[in-house]
Amino acid sequence: MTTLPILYSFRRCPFAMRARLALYISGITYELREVLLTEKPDEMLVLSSKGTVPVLQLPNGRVIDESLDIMAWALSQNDPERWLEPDPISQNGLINRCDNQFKIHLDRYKYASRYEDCDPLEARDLGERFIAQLEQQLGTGCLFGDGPCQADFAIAPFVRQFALADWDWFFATKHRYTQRWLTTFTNSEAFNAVMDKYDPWKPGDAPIIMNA
Ligand SMILES: N[C@@H](CCC(=O)N[C@@H](CS)C(=O)NCC(=O)O)C(=O)O
Repeated sequence: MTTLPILYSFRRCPFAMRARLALYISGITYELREVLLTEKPDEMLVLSSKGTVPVLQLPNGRVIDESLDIMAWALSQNDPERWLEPDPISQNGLINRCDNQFKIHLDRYKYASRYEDCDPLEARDLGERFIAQLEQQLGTGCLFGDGPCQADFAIAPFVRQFALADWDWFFATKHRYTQRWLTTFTNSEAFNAVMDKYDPWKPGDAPIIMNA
């Protein structure tokens, strides 16, 4: 039994970022355990054998090992910025397109050498189709209106990775609204609050308490 929720996380993982963002915005106090993907702690693997981050262990023993489920749990506790207000079916539809389609092209673009016969520029073109969809929605400032919601914070970490692969190219495209949206995200208090660097956790370390 723990007294606070414990999050196993990897700083640069976009799935873990969205979980940390939701925990931050909901104001939930939790213990952060930074993980190396090459050296996952047994304590995490015992909770979730699939070996992906993020993993959240609740004080009642429940384990949540999918990033969207962690977001949903955090926002069900407290949703002060009304991230859940825009239509959930539309939000989830766009997030699923990000996770199930865009992420595949993003990986093939960014890590082309890991795949056989992979043309990174072809992958970039395919990924850009998703950016074009975002661009159509971002005329209002955010994906579902003029204020950010769950979809903005769930998707922006992946668009950031896409842009980071070639920042100059991304900011030279015609996707002006998406560029502005990404810049707003990377400058946001929430994003910067969840990107501090920590050493990988090991048993016996003093706990790192977030949102204390
Ligand atoms: N569907 C999972 C995906 C999580 C995921 O794939 N995380 C990556 C890091 S970005 C991971 O842990 N990969 C395992 C590894 O690289 O060993 C979620 O949404 O939480």
